[in-house]
Amino acid sequence: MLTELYSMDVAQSEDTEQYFALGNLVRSYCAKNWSSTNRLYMKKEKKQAYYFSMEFLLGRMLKSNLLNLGILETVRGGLKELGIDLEKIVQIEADPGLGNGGLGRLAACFIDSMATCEIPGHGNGIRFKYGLFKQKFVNGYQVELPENWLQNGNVWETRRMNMAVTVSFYGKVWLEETVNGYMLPHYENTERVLAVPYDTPIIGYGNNTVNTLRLWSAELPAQDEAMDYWSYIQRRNRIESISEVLYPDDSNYEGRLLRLKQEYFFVSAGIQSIIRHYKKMGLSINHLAEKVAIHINDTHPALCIPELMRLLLDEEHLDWEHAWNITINVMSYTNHTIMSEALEKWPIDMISSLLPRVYQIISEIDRRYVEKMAALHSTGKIERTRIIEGGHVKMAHLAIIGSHSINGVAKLHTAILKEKVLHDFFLIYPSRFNNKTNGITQRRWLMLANEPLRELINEKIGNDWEKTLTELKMLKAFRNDEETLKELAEIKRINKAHFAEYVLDALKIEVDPDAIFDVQIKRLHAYKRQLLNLLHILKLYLDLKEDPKTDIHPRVFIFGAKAAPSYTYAKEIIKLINSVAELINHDASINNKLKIVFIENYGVSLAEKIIPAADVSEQISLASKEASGTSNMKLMLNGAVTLATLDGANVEIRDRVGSENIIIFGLTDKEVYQYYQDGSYHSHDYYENNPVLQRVLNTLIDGTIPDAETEGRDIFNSLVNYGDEYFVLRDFDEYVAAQKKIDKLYRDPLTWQRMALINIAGAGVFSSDYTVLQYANDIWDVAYRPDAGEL
Ligand code: 26Q
Repeated sequence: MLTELYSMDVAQSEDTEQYFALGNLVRSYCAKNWSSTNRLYMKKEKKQAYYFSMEFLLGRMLKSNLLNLGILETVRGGLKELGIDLEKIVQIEADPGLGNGGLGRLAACFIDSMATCEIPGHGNGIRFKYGLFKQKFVNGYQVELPENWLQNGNVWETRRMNMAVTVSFYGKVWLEETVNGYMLPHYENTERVLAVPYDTPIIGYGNNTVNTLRLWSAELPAQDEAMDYWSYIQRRNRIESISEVLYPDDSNYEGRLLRLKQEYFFVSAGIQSIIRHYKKMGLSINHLAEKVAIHINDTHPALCIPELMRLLLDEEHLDWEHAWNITINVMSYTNHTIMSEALEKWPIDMISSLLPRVYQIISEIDRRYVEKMAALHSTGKIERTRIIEGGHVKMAHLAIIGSHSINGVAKLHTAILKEKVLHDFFLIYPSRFNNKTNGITQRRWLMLANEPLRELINEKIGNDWEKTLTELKMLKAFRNDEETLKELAEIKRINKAHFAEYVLDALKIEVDPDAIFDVQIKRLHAYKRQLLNLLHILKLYLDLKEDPKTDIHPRVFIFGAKAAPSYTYAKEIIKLINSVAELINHDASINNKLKIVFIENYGVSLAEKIIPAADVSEQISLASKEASGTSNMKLMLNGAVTLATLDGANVEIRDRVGSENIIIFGLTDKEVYQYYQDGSYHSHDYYENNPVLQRVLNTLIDGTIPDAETEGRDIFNSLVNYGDEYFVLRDFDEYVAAQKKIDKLYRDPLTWQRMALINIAGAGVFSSDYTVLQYANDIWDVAYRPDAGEL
C-alpha cells in the first residue's frame, strides 16, 4: 500500500504516510462486507432505521475499526515487526469533532452499537468542514481556533456524486390544481443547493455488518457555473457556508438563519435519498412506514416531519390524511434537555421566507392539530401545545405532534418530561412517551481506552462481557479477593502514571500518581456546577494555608471543558479555574497536596486518556437539570467512584451499585421544584450565615486569586447577590462533607478498590448495545442479531 500510494517503502516513509497507507488498507479490507451488507438489506427488503443527528462526535476511527474487524492485534504485531509503533501512527488521524458533547457522542456510540447488534441502522448528518473549535488558553482565557479536521484528507469517507440531491431554499411558492385534481406547488426564484453525500463505513464488532454514516456537503449545482464569474464565486461561498461549521452552542439555542439552513439542508437531503433508495426496491410509497424508521435526535432535525409530508404530498401525490399517517409512523423523537433556553423556536418570518412550502405545511399541521383537539381538550392546553404560537414555530411541539414515540434519556429525565416540562403533551398522547436510558460503547470506552483493565477482566471472568456487557457482574465474585483488588489498584496506578506523563509533557505540571485523581469532564455550563467543585478546592486551599498539616490525601483536580464562545459566564468560570490553578499549583506551602489540571481542548481523544486514570467521577449538576450524562457511565466502567447528585442517569447508577458504592449529596429534583414553587431560596442567607462558605466566597473578591478581579466579582455576584440560579451555595456544605467521605474512603485502599470493582461490575447495563436494542424493539420495529443480549 505504501508503494502504491506514495511510491516509497517503510524505511523511507513517515508516520503520516504510514497512517494513510494503513487506513486505506483497512478501508479496502471492509469494502466487501460494506457492499454485501447493503445488498442484503436491499434483497431482503429489511426495514431500515435512519438516525438523523446534527452531530456525530466520532473520535478517531483507525483503532476502533481494527478492533471491530478483529485485526487489532494482528496489525499491531505486524507493524511492530516492521519497526512501527501502532500507538504512534494512530495519533496522526485528525479527531473528527463533529459534535458539541453528550448528544453528539451518543449518536456516535449508537451507530457503533447498531452495526454490532446487526441492526439495519444508519446515521444521517452534515459533513462540517470545521468541527467544534479548538480550545486554547491564553492567560487563562479560552480562545477559539478553527478545527480544520479535513486538512490532510479523510481516509474513511467516500464521496458519492451519483447520489447527490438538490435542496431548495427561498423563492415564491403557490399551489395550482392539476388536470387530475391535485393541488401542486409551483416555485419561482428558489435557490438550489447541491447536497453531496460522503459515506463512512460503520463496522460492526465481530460480525460482517457494515452500516453507513452519510454526511452531506453543500455545493453549487453545476448549472450555476454558467453565470457571471463574480456572482458565481459569491454564490458558491454562500452555498458552501451551509456545511462549513458546526454551531458551538451546547444546551443553548441561538436563532441564526444559517443554523436553520443547516437543519433543513441535511433533513431534506437525507429524506430524499431515503425515498429514492426505497423506490429502487420497487415498493409502493404506501408501505413506506413498514420499511423505514426515521429518528430525530433532539429537535434539530424536526423539519423531517414537514419535509416528509412535502415529499409525500407534492412528489408522491398522496392525500393529507394518508401522508400524515405514514409520517407519524415513520418518525420518532428523543428529547435531551428540559432547559427552556435550549428549546428551539424559529421566528415565523424566518421559516416562511427561507422555506415557504415547508412553512405552509407546518401551518396546516398546526391548523389541523388545533381543529382536532378542540373537541377533546381545553383551549388553554391547546394554546400551550400548538406548534405556531407567539410568532414562532416551536420545534419540540412539531416533533411531538408528528412522531409516534417521544423518549427521554434517563428514567428521572423521562419522569420530569411527563410530569412537568411536557405534562400537557403527556395528557394528550400518554402512550407516545417512553424512556430509553443512554448508553456508551464498551468497545471504545473500555476495550480500546483501557487495555490493561480489559486484560485483567478477561483473566478473571473470560471475555463474554465484550459482547454482553452485563456479564461484567461476574466480577462481583471477586469483591473480597484481595489479590484481584490489588491488581485493579495496580492497573489504575499504571493508567494514572501514564496520564501524569501526558500532563507533564503537555502542561508542564507535575502530578503524583498516588494522589486522588478527581475528574470533571464535560461542557462548561452553570447547571453542571463546575463552580461547586472550585469552591470546594478553595476551601481545601484555605484549610491548608491555615494549617499546613491539615490531614488530607493529596488530590489532583482534573477539569476538561469547553464553553460556548458566546456564553460569557461560562468563559468567566474557565478563567477563574485557571487563575485558581495558577495560585495553587505555584504555592509551595501547599506541599503538592493540591493540584489543578485544566486540560486544554477536551474532546474524545483526551477523554480516552483521562477516563482510565480517574479515581473520582464528578457528576454534580443541580438535580433535574442533567438529562442523563454519559461521562458518568464511562468513568464508572473504568473503575472511578461517582460523587453525584441524584440527577439524570446518576440515579440509575446508584440503583446498580447500591448506596454504599456511590457518594450522593445535595438537593433532590423534588426539593428543587419545591424551592421554585415557594420561592424560599435566598442564597445571600447562606453567605451571611455560613462562615466557612463566606470565607471561601470572599476569595473571589478580596484579591486572593490573581488576575481574575472582574471574573471573581461577576461570579461572586451571581452566587451571592443575584440569586444563585443553580443552588451552588445551598449544596456547598453537603458537597464538602461528601468530599471528606471520599478522602476517608480512599485512604482505605481495599475498601476503595472494592467500590471500584463493584462499579465496573455494575456498569454492564449501560452498554449502548442494550440502548439501541430497545430503540430497535420498542420504537423502530427493526430486526437485530438474534442472540444480541436483552436486558
Ligand atoms: C441548538 C440550536 C442552535 C444551536 C445549537 C443547538 C444545540 C446544540 C447542541 C443545542 C443542544 C446541544 C446539545 C445538547 C446535549 O449534548 N445534551 C446532552 O445530551 C446527552 C445525551 O442524551 C445527555 O447525556 C446530557 O445530559 C445532555 O445535556
